[in-house]
Amino acid sequence: MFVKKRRGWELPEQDATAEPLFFNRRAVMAGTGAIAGTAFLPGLARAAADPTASLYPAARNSHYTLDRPITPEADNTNYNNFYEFGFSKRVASAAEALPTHPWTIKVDGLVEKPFEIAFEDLVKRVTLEERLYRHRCVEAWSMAVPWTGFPMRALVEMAKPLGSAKYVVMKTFLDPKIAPAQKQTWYPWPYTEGLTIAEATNDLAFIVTGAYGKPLPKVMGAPIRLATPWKYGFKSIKSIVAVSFSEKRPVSYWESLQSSEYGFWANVNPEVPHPRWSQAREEILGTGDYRPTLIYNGYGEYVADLYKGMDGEKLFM
Ligand SMILES: Nc1nc2c(c(=O)[nH]1)N[C@H]1C(S)=C(S)[C@@H](COP(=O)(O)O)O[C@H]1N2
Ligand SMILES: [Mo]
Repeated sequence: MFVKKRRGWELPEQDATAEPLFFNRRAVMAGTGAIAGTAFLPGLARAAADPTASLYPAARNSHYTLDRPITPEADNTNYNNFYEFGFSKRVASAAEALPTHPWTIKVDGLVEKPFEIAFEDLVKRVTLEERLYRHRCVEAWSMAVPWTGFPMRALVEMAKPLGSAKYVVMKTFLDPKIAPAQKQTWYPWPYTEGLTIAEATNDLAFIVTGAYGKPLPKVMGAPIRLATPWKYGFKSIKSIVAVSFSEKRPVSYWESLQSSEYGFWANVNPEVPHPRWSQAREEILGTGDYRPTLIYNGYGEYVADLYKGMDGEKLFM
């Protein structure tokens, strides 16, 4: 997700598919030093008991199956994109600074009646379930995660959008005192993402509150994030504080940084390369193995119909 132009010495031309991986390796090397410096991850040690912990593990919904092993939790939480806490993949200890209880979510825009709801109250109004989903980052790596959460449709129904609403717009918290990268004011903070209402109410769209049978680790976007597994990972916004309904298509964080590379739809398609690398295959996180990438990340049976007749749209970037 680096928007700077690649310099000639950084990567041999013939290896262009590996560009994001190249950047990532460099970031991991830098991050390793930082972790060693903090020694015992004091934030983890001091973490207060999570008031929603008793809701886990939730029953698995056996409808959603994987074609590959679950990514081990340690591989997942040591390789993350959470740019609010820095541009390396080693942000787990930095993310521990995020206070996630109490946490309030504001619901507004084109709804019958705007409201705010405490995260703890929200999870009590839904039934949590576990789903095994693949996740395909636009940087050409992927993982398989046991998420816990509830269908996004339940949140949309709670919000009671007006007939004029066409999009759901979500925002991440904004607090530069907690998230150091948010001091960089030339970035379009807070992180913003959006879906059409049809996408948000599709069976697959999942609001995530936990993973690996526990409340969500902070680095994965606690206490509440999105999972849209047929889209590139940047659509799956973390640590959501606002859900707004709008007539106007929102411009997301990455789209406003580099619209030629990151669009609104961002549906996975191996045949449409990113302007700087191929999307034909993906590195399976933690294994060093590669697999061919699938159209809609393998979820076409659920979502392909959403895009019928949208020929003028850039559906795959
Ligand atoms: N607020 C916020 N949400 C975010 C991001 C981010 O930097 N900030 N990164 C996105 C990207 S690019 C990916 S691949 C996934 C990564 O989720 P993970 O760290 O749980 O693997 O989160 C997405 N959601
Ligand atoms: Mo990503």
